[in-house]
Amino acid sequence: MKMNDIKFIKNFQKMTNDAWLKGWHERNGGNITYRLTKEEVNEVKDLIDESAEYKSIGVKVENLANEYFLVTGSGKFIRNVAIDLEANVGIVKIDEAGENYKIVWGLINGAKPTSELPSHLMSHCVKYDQTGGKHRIIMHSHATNIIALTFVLPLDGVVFTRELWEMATECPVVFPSGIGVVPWMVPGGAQIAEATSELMKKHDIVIWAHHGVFCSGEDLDLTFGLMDTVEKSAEILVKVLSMGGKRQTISSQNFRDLARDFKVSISEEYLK
Ligand code: 2HA
Ligand code: ZN
Repeated sequence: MKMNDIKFIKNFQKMTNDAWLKGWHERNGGNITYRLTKEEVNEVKDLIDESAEYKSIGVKVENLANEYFLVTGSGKFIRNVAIDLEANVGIVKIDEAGENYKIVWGLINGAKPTSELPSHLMSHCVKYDQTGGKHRIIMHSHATNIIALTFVLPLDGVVFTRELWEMATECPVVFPSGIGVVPWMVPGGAQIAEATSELMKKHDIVIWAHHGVFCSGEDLDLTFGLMDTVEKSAEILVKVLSMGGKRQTISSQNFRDLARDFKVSISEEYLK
């Protein structure tokens, strides 16, 4: 069995190609990480090489000790993942202390994991505890319309949540826990990772002002679907604002009725 024939790898390649076609990943923009299941680790065990040296992650993720992640590469283009796997992605293992990683497969020719590894792993760390290990994906995209809105709306998660919920009836059902917003920060380090993971305690979607967005989810389809839903909603809002703004919309009571019938719990903080 070759790596390219394994199901979760094929799914990952499809997802990265779909995300490229959506226009969310110009050049080397965006990055995706996936925590392998025990079965998947078993599936790849004859293909990996554990002899590499550990390197510092830059943040501590104790609860992810000994976990394996499929990660996109630093400076690599998401559009190339589907055509050249080992040059553009790799599998990394986290050490016993949750402080270091080593490349056990892929990322050939000296390539490194995504520059946003600290934000990804700290978000995985929060979601691992919060969902009892159900969430496995963190996806960071440069979704055009979400970024555009960060120049116009106040950088307030309550405002973003309410505005984007109003743009499509299914939004409160797809992201009932709302959206967090990180103000502009230098990407790639421990500070933005800390800010992002703090908001991940409450939300599955965290926007980085004037940069992009992070989504967390259980599997590739659900995480891609979440990104697609929130970005589509942002696209509708951009169109509505371009047409002079809302003339009518969904009311707070409409949202309460929707939440009751769809059996989702949504916070009153968004329904003022
Ligand atoms: O270039 O998206 O945030 C990769 C990135 C950095
Ligand atoms: Zn980015």
